[in-house]
Amino acid sequence: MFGSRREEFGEDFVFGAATSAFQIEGVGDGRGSSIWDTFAATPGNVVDGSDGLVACDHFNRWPEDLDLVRDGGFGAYRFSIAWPRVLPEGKGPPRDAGLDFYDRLIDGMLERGIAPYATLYHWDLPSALQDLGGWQNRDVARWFSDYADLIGRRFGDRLAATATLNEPWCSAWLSHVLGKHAPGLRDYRAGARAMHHLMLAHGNGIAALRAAGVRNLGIVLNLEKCEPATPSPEDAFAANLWADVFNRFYLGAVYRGAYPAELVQRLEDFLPAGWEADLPAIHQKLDWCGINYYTRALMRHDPAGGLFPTTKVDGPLEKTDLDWEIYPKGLTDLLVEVSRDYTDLPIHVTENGMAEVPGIDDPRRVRFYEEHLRAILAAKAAGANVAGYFAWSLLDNFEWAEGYLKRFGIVEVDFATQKRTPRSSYRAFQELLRR
Ligand code: IFM
Repeated sequence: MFGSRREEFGEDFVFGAATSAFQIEGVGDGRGSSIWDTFAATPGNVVDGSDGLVACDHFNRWPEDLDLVRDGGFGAYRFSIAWPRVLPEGKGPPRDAGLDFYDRLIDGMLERGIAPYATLYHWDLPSALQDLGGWQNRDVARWFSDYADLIGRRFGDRLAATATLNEPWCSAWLSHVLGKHAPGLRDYRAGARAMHHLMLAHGNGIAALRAAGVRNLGIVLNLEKCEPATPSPEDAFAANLWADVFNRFYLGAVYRGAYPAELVQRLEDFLPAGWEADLPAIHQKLDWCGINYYTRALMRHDPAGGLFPTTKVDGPLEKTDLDWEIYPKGLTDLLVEVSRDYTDLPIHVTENGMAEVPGIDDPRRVRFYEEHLRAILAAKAAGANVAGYFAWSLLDNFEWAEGYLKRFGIVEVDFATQKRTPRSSYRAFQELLRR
């Protein structure tokens, strides 16, 4: 199974498994529409034409799923709250049945000795707010902080850790510039506004959570190790620019209260007027740092790229079923860089895992986890303050634009019967974490 031993990580090191609401819950007893409901309903946006209406039916099957977390030996479970389940219109009166569901879920974790790690926003913006401009509308920062206040007051005393946003790069660039995720726009102005308003929502959300007495607050950023495809200065420039777009915009905002100068120059015409004045509100004191890591970005200069003359190339390394290069060293490097250049807060690797072809025996995934766990030990040895690791994902689930075709679960889900079957990778964690 895994070659590493639990003791190597230190007694306080947290091991968890992660999921998100839209990807697993299904509609259950009702929720408001989100941008992912309408995006998935539009033909061509999700490769297999699927949606999140049933997903893993976690809304009904959560006790079994939490048993899997506990029996896997995990001490923590990272989940997200569906904004439209608790506030169907995104603002205004909350839906009691929605709040009751998260009461049951959080209490279910505590009863099983699992620490609840909550994320407030994992991409399911209420459609009613998208009708008002969504992340392009500055008011979204206020709607988000009101939502954070509601969650903080209701659940805050039972949460071990809370993150405002999951992977704002995806909510901004992938969704408003590349058009691949909801709401599917391809527009720099929309993207730049979404980037800034997401950051402002984070800052306001943290302030609201603190005011509600919630402890242990953070944000989850997805980082890619950006490397040049060749030793040419042009490719070095391309890799550097992509690191600004993907990593440094968010790291800079959250941990330094500043956006990277080169990127701001390119986006100047598209950012909302007066954005600089918001930086102090964005730059809130945090308690931990969440990093999701999957792969590297190998970048080449691309003169046809216009404002962003940089393009990703197909790398030579072994790849996952999503064609992402497997590159554990990138995780070590990023953890060391973040600890050295941005923050000395404890870092939680809040997601890491791989898409793999279906099957219960998943030796490549076992190896993937083993190599990334080693990468964490290497980062710790190099001085990075790494305090936790969460496998993505507990379950096979709705992999966004890839639908149900790409499988990340350490537990297989048969979507016809909803049967859960632990894979070898789950067994490997179980053995590592056995007390
Ligand atoms: O499934 C996603 C998750 O929702 C966010 N991080 C990346 C995962 C794999 O693509």
